[in-house]
Amino acid sequence: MNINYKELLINRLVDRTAKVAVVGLGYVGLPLAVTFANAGFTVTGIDLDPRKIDAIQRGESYIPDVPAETVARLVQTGKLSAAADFAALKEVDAVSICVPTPLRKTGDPDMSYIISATEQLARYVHPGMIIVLESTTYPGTTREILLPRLGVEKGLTVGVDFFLAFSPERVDPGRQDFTTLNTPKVIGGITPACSEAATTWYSQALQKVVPVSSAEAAEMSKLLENTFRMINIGLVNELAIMCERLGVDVWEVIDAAATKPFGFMKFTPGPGLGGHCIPIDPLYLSWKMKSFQYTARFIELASEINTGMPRYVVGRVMDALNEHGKALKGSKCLVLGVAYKPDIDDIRESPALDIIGLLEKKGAEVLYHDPYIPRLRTHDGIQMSCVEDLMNAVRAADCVVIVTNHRVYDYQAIVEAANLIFDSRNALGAMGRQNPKVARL
Ligand code: SAJ
Repeated sequence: MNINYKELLINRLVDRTAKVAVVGLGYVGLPLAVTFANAGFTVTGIDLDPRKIDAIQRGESYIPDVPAETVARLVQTGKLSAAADFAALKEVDAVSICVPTPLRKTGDPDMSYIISATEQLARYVHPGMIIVLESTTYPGTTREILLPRLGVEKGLTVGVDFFLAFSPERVDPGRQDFTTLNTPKVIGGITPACSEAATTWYSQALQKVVPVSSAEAAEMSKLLENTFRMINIGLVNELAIMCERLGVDVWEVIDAAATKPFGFMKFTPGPGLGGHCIPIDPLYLSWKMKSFQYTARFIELASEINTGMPRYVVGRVMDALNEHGKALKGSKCLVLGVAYKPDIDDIRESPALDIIGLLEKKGAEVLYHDPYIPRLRTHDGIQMSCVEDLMNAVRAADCVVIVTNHRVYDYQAIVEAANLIFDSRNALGAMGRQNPKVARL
């Protein structure tokens, strides 16, 4: 008797008897696990980090977007549990994979986390199971990396016995307005049956699911989202360089252009591109295109401009000190804000690390302050601690370099106390215009 595993799975997803697992409990996986559990599924979170497992089992949360009381409630009611061992997948019917996809030092994608999770999962694939990859990656990953490792040994056919799809994560840590629950979710399957099963699953828990025709379309849509940002940031960074040559205020130009009510989206120049998404995801696409003998010129050019911004900022600091009769060499520079973007505590890929290294290489004595980052390790492996007395450090600095414009700073007090400021974020606004002791990007 032929069992229709798609129907069997869909029925179990709709009546919540399907057991769910989320592999990788970071800023994407834990909110997703909680969202599925809140929708009535019994969810097992799997992660290699025992501290995450212990925290969840204790009803605690290590992700600011996930309240501890939510974790505690779901654990107490048996809706959420956590395990370090993939054997927990034995009874599971629906698995989301949310593991990291970093770049290697060579700039090539590091697929080791995806491959390792897939190979572990392959031991537990059974008829009527669905697997959805969420990790940002190059188009073709789901079909080329996951599919050959899943179901083959057990003679299972994708789209008939088990189901496989891709659904890009769209989590912006710290955001309150858009959450895992209410952010539209793109989903594309290896086969139409895979798309149908994955769409049914996610529709049980998320407010809006956007099915597309294939896993590749879903993979590519995510890369478009983040490449769009990276290229437009590169555009305004180059605009800042051009405006400086022209003697035009780039911030005024962008604000003026942003008054256009249609056909324009505001981006602002800065000291470079940080974070674990925007500077990295587009390089997955340009890397993949090399295997098609195609050069993704926009991505490469924007990446070149963005990665050149730290050096450009240091050059501008040198010019500003020079205007005040000082050499960068031997001067005291205070870097203000080192997180990769304002009001968060994440320093991954932050351009501040490049700027600190470049200032030091040119002989400056560098200190930093950031209320969210108590300590940091520079690219040269040097451990630095946040200065204790901010205003004292501002007064003592030959140049204050505003790299990340956290809202908590009292910029008026900083302008009054500083000898010289280079503002790479227009943090000072009007206070920075026509001010002899302020230079701006
Ligand atoms: N940046 C600029 N100028 C801009 C915008 C950003 O220099 O106009 C810099 C930031 O300072 C930062 C980097 O670019 O160093 C990335 O900033 P981001 O605002 O893109 O923030 P991210 O990296 O946290 O991007 C996330 C992304 N979310 C996901 O990938 C799921 C992105 O898709 C979101 O659009 C973005 O948050 C957001 O809108 O906040």
